Amino acid sequence: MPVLPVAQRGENILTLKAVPVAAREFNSEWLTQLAAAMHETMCERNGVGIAAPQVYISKRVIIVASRSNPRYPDAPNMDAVVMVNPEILECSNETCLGEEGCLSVPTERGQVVRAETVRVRYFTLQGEKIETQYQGFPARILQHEMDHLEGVLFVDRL
Ligand code: K2U
Ligand code: ZN
Repeated sequence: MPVLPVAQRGENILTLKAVPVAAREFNSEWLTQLAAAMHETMCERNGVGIAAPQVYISKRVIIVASRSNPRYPDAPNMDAVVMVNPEILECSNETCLGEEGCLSVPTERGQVVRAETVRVRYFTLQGEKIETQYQGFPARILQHEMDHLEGVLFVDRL
């Protein structure tokens, strides 16, 4: 699978509201290849998440892939989760402040306030509906990636 170019801050694609994946795209070769290329690109850049607009595809597809790292040594190591048309259903009132970075803003890091726990609904590549909850660093990544689908970068929240 190819490593794709990553859009950088200032490029218009990162400011757009991404469009939902259409029903006919589920289970398609196209969507499967997009997810694989996103995953390859994320791994090559040592990311813990990525959103389709970052690889110039303005569609509502994200990957969340928490792993322990120098900034979050006790972050859980989770298998990468591909989320299609994700929706945050609920955010905890409890928030947390944490450092974020972005593959599209490689020169900056910053402290961002996020909900500690989020309830999310998304679809798998096969179109299966999943509802689940994330807390801590995975929840932070999810909110960061959801922002990308709304054309928002973490630096807009500093
Ligand atoms: O969407 C992206 O640009 C990927 C970010 C995801 C991220 C979200 C929230 C907090 C940290 C990262 C990249 O993974 S940036 C690289 C990175 C990795 C681990 C910790 C901090 C930054
Ligand atoms: Zn980002």
